[in-house]
Amino acid sequence: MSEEMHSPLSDFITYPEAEMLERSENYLNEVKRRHSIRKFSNKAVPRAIIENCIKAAGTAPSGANHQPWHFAAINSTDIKRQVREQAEIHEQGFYEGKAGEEWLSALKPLGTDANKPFLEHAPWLIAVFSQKKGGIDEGDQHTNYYVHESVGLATGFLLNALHHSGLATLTHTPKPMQFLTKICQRPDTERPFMLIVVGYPADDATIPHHAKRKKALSSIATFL
Ligand code: IYR
Repeated sequence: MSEEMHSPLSDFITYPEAEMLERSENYLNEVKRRHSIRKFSNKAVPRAIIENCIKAAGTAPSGANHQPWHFAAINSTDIKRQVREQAEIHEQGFYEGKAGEEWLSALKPLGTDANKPFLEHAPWLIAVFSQKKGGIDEGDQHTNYYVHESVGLATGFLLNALHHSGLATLTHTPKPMQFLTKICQRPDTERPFMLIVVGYPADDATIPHHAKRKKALSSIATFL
């Protein structure tokens, strides 16, 4: 590893410990207010905010820094209508049997069903795609590594960036999701990873009690 391939870390900020504690508490309190919602208002959201959030997602770490993701940001009424139409067709099959009894009973406390009006009401849908092949330069066809891990991280960054900007989200995974490739005009080599619904909550938006039950630190962490 030659030195000319690196540059000094110049933008790391060191805070006093008391300030770090306060920052970590503030951050925790901010992310605690992030909830998936399923009723969106149709109030418009400026594209520049969405662009910044996607840029933030693009800073996520990835295997060999290949950044194996693509974000299709949909604002078009016509395309949102197509997404809703297709998603509802597939979701009907899911809820009417394909999901199986165990999965359906796990979803009961969320109160979800095959109707997805939010796919048309929300101002933006962001379809996240993963790329098995690519690389860092446009047109590269190298193998990508840790694709799911990388795209999962970028999607997490995206959700928190949107929340931090003052927007509500829903992670939606219509099953199967392949229809998004065609609607979003993406190549067959990409796989739809997740659909993020973005906007403001409707006045009557709710959070299921079930979604508020977060595991305690003692059950999600061990300190060795
Ligand atoms: N894709 C369906 C079902 C669904 C599945 C899981 I796992 C959820 O956490 C929520 C919903 C739907 O969106 O309704």
